[in-house]
Amino acid sequence: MNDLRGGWLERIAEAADEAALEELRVAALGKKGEISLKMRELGRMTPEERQVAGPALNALKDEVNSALAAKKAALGDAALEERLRGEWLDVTLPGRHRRAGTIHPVSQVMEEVTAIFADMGFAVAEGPQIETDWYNFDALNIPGHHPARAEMDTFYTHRAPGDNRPPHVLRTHTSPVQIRHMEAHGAPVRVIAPGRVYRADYDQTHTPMFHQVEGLVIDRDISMANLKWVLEEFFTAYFGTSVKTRFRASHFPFTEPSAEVDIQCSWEGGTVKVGEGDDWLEVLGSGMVHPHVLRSAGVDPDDWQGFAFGMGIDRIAMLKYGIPDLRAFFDSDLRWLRHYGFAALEVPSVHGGV
Ligand code: 2U9
Repeated sequence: MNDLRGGWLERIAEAADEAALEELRVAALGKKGEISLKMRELGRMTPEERQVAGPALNALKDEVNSALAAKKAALGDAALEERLRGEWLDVTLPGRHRRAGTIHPVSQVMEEVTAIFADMGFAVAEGPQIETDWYNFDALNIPGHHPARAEMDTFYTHRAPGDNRPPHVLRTHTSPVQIRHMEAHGAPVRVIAPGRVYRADYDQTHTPMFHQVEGLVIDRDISMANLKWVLEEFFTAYFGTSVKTRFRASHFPFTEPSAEVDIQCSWEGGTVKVGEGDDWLEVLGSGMVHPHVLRSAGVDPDDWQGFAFGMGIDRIAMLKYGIPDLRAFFDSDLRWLRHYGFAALEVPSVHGGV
């Protein structure tokens, strides 16, 4: 009996894993296990023999069961230890840096410009980017034969074969928005029309898509003096310093008289600074709205008059943030923008790179 006991306890102590332990349990205590067979032999013993062997076998069975349970628990603990060692985690490691995204500088400038004009009582008008010939050209006093049409290098859409109506155009300015606004609401008017416009042009100062903000004020006695005040107020607010303006006579089909407006600047060390110096920089076009244009939009030029202006958002963004190449705004290569302080434009990296 002692050999039996020692043998089983030793094998249990040496079991390498739970599977080996289970094999031992079956071999000792299973139906045909060694200890079970021995217990079955009790029936063939004399009562005296059974009185000695019975309790001894029962005690052995209990002891082997306890040893199996203890070994099973020990193997479980060891397995857990092993797993914890393998999955070790350094909770003191610094977190992975992620840059927050921000809005694009052009959108940012659009918002700034809109907020400044909103302070002066302008509402914001919007309209389609794909326009009819009428709204983009004719209503703005640019008839089919007018040279300004060719100058605008417009993108045209295709018509189906046999459809002879004029093709739609990608709007070349946001002026059609204001024609639509006057048609819908009549005079008086005080709106700006910011948005995307398109021209077939691509070089250091032109991209095929760019952004404009135009302004329109129509009332009974609006004059160029009002235009001058509004623009100077705008530039001072936008550049954060008082900015002198210079009006030069010009020509646009949709305004008469027309003026190009320059702002005061200095050129030092190849960079332009606005609001100081003796140089001038052209930033926008403007004028008194042509009577033909008012009439096209259903506003009677005998009762109403007003001014309009238009400027490139990308251009005034470049001036404020000192960006020399317009293409920097639209290139997929963001190094330029990072260089000009728009670091947060980077797409947050899924690899956690910095
Ligand atoms: C209506 C009537 C007149 C808007 C105007 C300009 C002059 C102008 C350019 C500036 C730089 C376009 O982005 S740019 O290339 N714009 O010179 N725009 S007057 O005149 C209007 C607008 C709407 C109904």
